[in-house]
Amino acid sequence: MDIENANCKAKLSECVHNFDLDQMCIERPIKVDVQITGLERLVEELHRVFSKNHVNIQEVQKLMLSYKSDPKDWRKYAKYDRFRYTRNLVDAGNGAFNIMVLCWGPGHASAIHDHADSHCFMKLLSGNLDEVRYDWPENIEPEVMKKLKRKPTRRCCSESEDLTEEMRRMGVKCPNGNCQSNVNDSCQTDSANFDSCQNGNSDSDSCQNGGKIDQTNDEYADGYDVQSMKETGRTRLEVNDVCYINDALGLHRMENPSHVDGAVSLHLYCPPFDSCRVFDARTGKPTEVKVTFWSMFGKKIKRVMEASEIADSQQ
Ligand code: CSS
Ligand code: FE2
Repeated sequence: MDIENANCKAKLSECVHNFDLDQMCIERPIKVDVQITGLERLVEELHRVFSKNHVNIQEVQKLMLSYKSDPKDWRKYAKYDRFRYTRNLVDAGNGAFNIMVLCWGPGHASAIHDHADSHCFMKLLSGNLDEVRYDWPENIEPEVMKKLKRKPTRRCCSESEDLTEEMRRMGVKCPNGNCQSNVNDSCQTDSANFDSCQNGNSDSDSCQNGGKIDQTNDEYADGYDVQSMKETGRTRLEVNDVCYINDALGLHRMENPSHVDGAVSLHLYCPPFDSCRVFDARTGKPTEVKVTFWSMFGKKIKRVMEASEIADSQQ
């Protein structure tokens, strides 16, 4: 998305002019003077904003802040799975963006991931979520590093000291993270979503290493060093908080800190994406995964079970 030139249909790296990181910085308090009543109304307002040639990130954040979460608005999208967080499509945004409700069961977490060169806005509707930010791993492939180095590092909202008390009160959150450029690279692995544990056990403490917890060497055979993922910030999101990330700001993982309560979040991605990269928390090794929906417009998706799943269910 180019702030000046496109209605958010282009990926960040396709901007005619470099995306102006200053536009993303939240350096002034965002005033929310109007209230948006109902999720439907919020979606209408978002359509209006994204139909313009110039999309201002703060305007989107402001809109999302002006809606106060009411479970009766989003209950029909809130479909949980026992094992992993679910992605439930609310609106397809005329192909320019999409809006979805994510449901996080107790202890559910995502893997560390990028946002496929898209803009990600997120609002908490229920419960709590922890956002943990990371720098891009240092050992990312050479062609990706070249892209990252092409654009200058600039100050941005990652300097959380800039956030005033008023902003905190309003729920605009932005933890530390370096301003870097973005990547959109490929290698394919299939995954319904990209939770922190591929085997269905969602306990994030036991699943952060992509199944490599037995590894003791300092370096893996494929050249990815251990401990290459640097945590740069951690923010607890509360109901109605809004946050924003893109690949230039770094990577993150989301985690429901409660082992009792679920959490529900509203996400807007612009442009929509159907795959992104997840990173091994221990080595930084990236893997491309497909992202899919658990339900669309309130209706559960019928999923074709794979042979291994059928075998599992018959045991
Ligand atoms: N990006 C993740 C959720 S955390 S922003 C996803 O879309 O599944
Ligand atoms: Fe994310």
